[in-house]
Amino acid sequence: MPMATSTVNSIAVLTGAGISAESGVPTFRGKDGLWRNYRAEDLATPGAFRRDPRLVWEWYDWRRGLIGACEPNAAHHTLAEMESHFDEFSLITQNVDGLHNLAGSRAVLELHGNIWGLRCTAGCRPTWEDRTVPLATIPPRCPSCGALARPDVVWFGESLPSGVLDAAFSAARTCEVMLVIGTSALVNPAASLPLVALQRGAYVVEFNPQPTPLSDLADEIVRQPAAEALPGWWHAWQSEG
Ligand code: BV8
Ligand code: ZN
Repeated sequence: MPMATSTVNSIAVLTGAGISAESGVPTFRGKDGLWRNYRAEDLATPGAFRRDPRLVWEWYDWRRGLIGACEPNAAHHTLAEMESHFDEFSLITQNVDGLHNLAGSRAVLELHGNIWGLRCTAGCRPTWEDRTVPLATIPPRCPSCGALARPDVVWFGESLPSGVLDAAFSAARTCEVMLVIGTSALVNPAASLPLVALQRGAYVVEFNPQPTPLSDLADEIVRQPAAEALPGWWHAWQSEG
């Protein structure tokens, strides 16, 4: 357990696909992560979209259908509850499923965007949300200029939104405790956030049923599914005062 909650001002949380697994959202690299024999790294790229926007949109439409039927789980709700217990609470997520917002977390730093957002590929207008499942037309087009629309997510080889990324690194540098929940810690720059926190002397806890490249460096490891373990872990930490 970290130092007493009453002495912690700043805490950061980094989540990955694993925190949504118990809500029924498939992870990327898990056994159910593969889709029609493609890998996320082959579909979530600008090249794949240029070559076959319909296939990429079919993948997103399939995921939107899945995610649309999923509810936040006890881990998402616990993080939403924890927020008001600390002066500085930063929730940084690699997920695009929006389940943290649905659970009531505020000011979520979405490093990789949001699967419900669409962007005009001609850049004629700001991002818009469209939650219809399935999409009316595939691939969807910009309602203003008719150009192809793309999902408002960060693909491999694309830079992350600078404001969000700066805020995430600032949280990693200043937090006294970082919880790393449900990530394989393979995708950068997100995977470097716990390393920055460790370098600054933060107490880092990994919640993951499997070992990851972070496991040997973390101060504490909870080798259980997040929705099962996080509520009890949080209440045990709180009861220490
Ligand atoms: C960038 C959005 C600068 C889309 C995603 C070569 C060429 C080009 C780039 C690179 C390269 N080599 C390296 C790079 C950088 C690359 C990268 O890191 N690649 C990796 C694969 C090696 N990164 C990028 O390209 C990033 N941009 O670097 O910009 C740049 C610019 C130009 C050129 C070079 C660099 C952009 C990365 C963002 C990509 N977009 N998603 C979409 O979602 O459709 S990433 C995708 O992976 C998801 O966001 C996902 O969140 C993320 C990370 O995966 P995880 O969340 O960790 O999920 P995963 O399935 O892997 O693991 C789940 C874990 O949960 C497991 O450990 C499992 O054990 C655990 N688990 C399971 N059940 C539970 C559980 N845990 C708890 N409870 C449970 N119940
Ligand atoms: Zn447009």
